[in-house]
Amino acid sequence: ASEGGIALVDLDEQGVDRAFRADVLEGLGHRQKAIPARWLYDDAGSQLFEDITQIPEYYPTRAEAEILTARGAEFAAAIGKGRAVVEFGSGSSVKTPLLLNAIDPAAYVPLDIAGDFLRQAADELSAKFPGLPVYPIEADFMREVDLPDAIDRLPKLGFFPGSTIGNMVPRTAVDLLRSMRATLRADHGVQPMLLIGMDLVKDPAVLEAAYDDAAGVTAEFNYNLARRINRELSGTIPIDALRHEARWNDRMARVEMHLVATRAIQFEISGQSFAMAEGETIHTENSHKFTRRSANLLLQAAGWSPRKRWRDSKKQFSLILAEA
Ligand code: AVI
Repeated sequence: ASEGGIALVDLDEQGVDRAFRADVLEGLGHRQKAIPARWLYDDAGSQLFEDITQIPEYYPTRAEAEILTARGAEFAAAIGKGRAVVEFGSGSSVKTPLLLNAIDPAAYVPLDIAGDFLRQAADELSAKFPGLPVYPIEADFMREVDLPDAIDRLPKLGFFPGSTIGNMVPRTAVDLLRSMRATLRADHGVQPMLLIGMDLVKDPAVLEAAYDDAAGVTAEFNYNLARRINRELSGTIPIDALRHEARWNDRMARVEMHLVATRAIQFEISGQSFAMAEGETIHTENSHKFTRRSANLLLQAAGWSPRKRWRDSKKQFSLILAEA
């Protein structure tokens, strides 16, 4: 189950409980204990992630915003005006205005699985861009999505910022990029484009600091998963016996988050017993980092041809424009 990483599925509340329990019980049964990263994002976890984007060590959000702000004219030239922008996993859509200002689109379609969040963000965006038709769609973007008829004839630009693609193992990432291509399809001969944020391989010290900040916000984000298990799955995990760790896995080119047992512990979850030896870990997230080549390969594996790449002034983060 951990292989899927952040992959989203469409679930009602009961389904969420069941899927959460199943993923946790299965993941803790493996030799390397692991829980899929998507369970980090309950309300508290989503708020903690918003906080992470503001901390000094976490550069990706600022770097990507810098590119979107500084390179507006280049985006407009490469993408052209009048496309329908389809944002995958729009969430609170904070980066969207920067892109929309630059490319003057004909419509905006935010896709997200969290309906309330989605509609609120869509309303805020409509207020900022009064003439722009906005069609929010509550959907799981891991699968092909039916776009509104109203944008049928418009050429599409997919927008997937934040390097969320990095939270997936390559196989899942390629599946997602393929289903994005299916969702966006060609319209009257105009190929869809995709603008995607991909974080870059860099000095491991910089990466590890970004995922283990001095204020301990990322640690809280990680502990929140254990708290959520205790709360929602009748768990007895002793949180005080866990330490947050961010490690650079060079072989896999990813930062991994782990919860490390600082002493031998035993606990129960939904009536099942588990034990961890001192130093044993639960693997809770992957955040893959890319080189120009590995980014291009991933896109090409899913049928996207990379056309242009932009980086921030410190060359920490990239936005890539690809064409189907
Ligand atoms: C959402 N995602 C792109 C973040 C990342 O950088 O991989 C999640 C995150 N985990 C710890 N800090 C941030």
